[in-house]
Amino acid sequence: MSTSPLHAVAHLLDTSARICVLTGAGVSAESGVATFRDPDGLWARFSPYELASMDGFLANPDRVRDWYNYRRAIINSVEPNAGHVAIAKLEKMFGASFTLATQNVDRLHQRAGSIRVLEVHGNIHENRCNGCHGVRSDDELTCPSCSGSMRPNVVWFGEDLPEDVFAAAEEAARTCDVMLVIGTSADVWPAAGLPYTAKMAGAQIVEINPNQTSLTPHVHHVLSGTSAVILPQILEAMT
Ligand code: BV8
Repeated sequence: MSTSPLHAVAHLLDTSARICVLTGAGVSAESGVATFRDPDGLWARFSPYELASMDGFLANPDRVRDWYNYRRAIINSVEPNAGHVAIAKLEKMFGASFTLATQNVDRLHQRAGSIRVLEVHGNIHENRCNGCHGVRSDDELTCPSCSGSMRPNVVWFGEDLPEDVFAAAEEAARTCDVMLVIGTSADVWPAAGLPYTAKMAGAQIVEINPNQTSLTPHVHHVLSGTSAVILPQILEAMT
């Protein structure tokens, strides 16, 4: 009897020791949070360089702050979906041998129960000082410590990723047996390089996405569908 691609992935997880998961905006789509590059995504309506770059912020800080507050309100009004919950369950099953690296800044993984989350692009619920890099959870516009201007604590285009966080994600990619790449267009570097790092180190790469991406030709297993549907099915098929 031939095994379905989904059952083959479930078997892969059953027989693997170290699991790494990389998520993108697609994991939050079924919660009602817009992705970036889908036809109805944020970049179809807003300019990434005006709203997700330092130049854009310096040119019009109020416009950028308003956009992030608009996104914060949406994120605070939604709930994690079954895909987030399934990923949190995988962490409980694999314990310290499980690593979740996310490009998402919405913290829906944490709200679904994920404990150790490597946020390679930051956290939308905090602000960071442009001067002293101090992080605050309130909505102060000026840093009380150094009077620098506060901006969302996310990684913008042209900005380095948090070094220790990305180093941990790279280490997990180098040492895992399987990497699940879920809900990402795999177009934004250097996070998009993590699946290639894992593959070069000998891991099996699984892509879970309703669409093809630039990564699709390079993976070992493709599960075409949405994460809130597919991930619970994988857990159901695991022994
Ligand atoms: C940097 C702000 C060093 C946070 C974002 C080569 C090497 C290094 C850098 C570069 C390089 N080439 C170009 C660069 C520069 C740039 C880059 O990669 N540009 C791209 C566009 C070509 N990278 C950077 O600038 C990075 N910094 O490299 O620093 C440096 C320093 C100085 C000068 C040069 C380099 C910083 C990147 C972070 C940018 N920040 N946003 C925020 O506001 O949220 S971008 C944005 O893209 C988000 O961060 C997001 O996390 C990220 C990735 O997007 P995805 O999560 O994949 O979402 P997307 O919409 O694209 O795709 C969704 C997918 O889900 C789709 O495939 C869809 O089919 C699927 N889907 C939809 N529904 C579902 C689903 N899947 C499952 N279930 C569903 N229901």
